[in-house]
Amino acid sequence: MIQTLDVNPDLAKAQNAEAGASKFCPGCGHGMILKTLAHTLDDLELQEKAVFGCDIGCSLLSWNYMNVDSVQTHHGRTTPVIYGVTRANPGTIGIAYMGDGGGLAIGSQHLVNAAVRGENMLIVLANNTNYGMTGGQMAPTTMPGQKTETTPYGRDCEVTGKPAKGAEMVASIVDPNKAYVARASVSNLRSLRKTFTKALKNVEKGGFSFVEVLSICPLNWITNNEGTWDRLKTMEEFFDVKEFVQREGLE
Ligand SMILES: Cc1ncc(C[n+]2csc(CCOP(=O)(O)OP(=O)(O)O)c2C)c(N)n1
Ligand code: SF4
Repeated sequence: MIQTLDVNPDLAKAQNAEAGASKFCPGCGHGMILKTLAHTLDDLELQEKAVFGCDIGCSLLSWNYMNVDSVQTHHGRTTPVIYGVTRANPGTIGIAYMGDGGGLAIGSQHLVNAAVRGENMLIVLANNTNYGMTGGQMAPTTMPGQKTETTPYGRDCEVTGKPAKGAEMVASIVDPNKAYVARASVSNLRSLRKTFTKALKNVEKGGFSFVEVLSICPLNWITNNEGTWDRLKTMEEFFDVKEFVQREGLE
């Protein structure tokens, strides 16, 4: 028999206590990212002002995860839906949540335009180096040599081109006086909370924030605990975990 706790003492106010057990696979990174985001919203008392949008992909499993106004969008369209909401309702803290496929493949033009225009919102992109929901196909972020369902011999960059580096791309096109751009990892949730804090403070000041989070997908990676964390380490060597753009005055 599976036993569940009635009360989770670590539940954030910005998490939906009535959502029941998480819909993510055991060990998935999405839950870690979202819980950290919810705690940061609590820290900054932004729950009432926030509007959360999730993409298609495993991020959609968070449609009722947050205890904030939420909307679930079409694949790749979370960014324009959320900046539409914030444009129509100034003062709203718009948060668009997506996978690397949603942000860097089908929704890449929206990401580019939102970044260039400096839309007032936070984009959180969970990079698990594959298309999680559809069974682990190669994504723009799949690393050289990485095996996926569609690269069974490992990604060959001669054939597929190089992996996309989202944070670097966004950093190169934003206005640094109004932006915050960083890459974090689920290996350090305290640091992720600090990153989200700066990103949300920048949104409160009217700016554009982009946080890419290196995430884990043990189901499609077909990894045990050790293999999962080894893969994450490899990702942290390939994708720099750091702040790329930080407007003045953010703490
Ligand atoms: C317009 C459209 N094209 C393709 C799909 C199929 N599809 C659903 S989820 C997905 C990829 C999800 O991968 P990612 O965005 O990286 O998120 P993850 O599941 O890894 O969190 C695709 C291609 C779709 N639902 N809609
Ligand atoms: S398939 Fe991967 S990304 Fe999707 S819920 Fe499972 S572990 Fe998470």
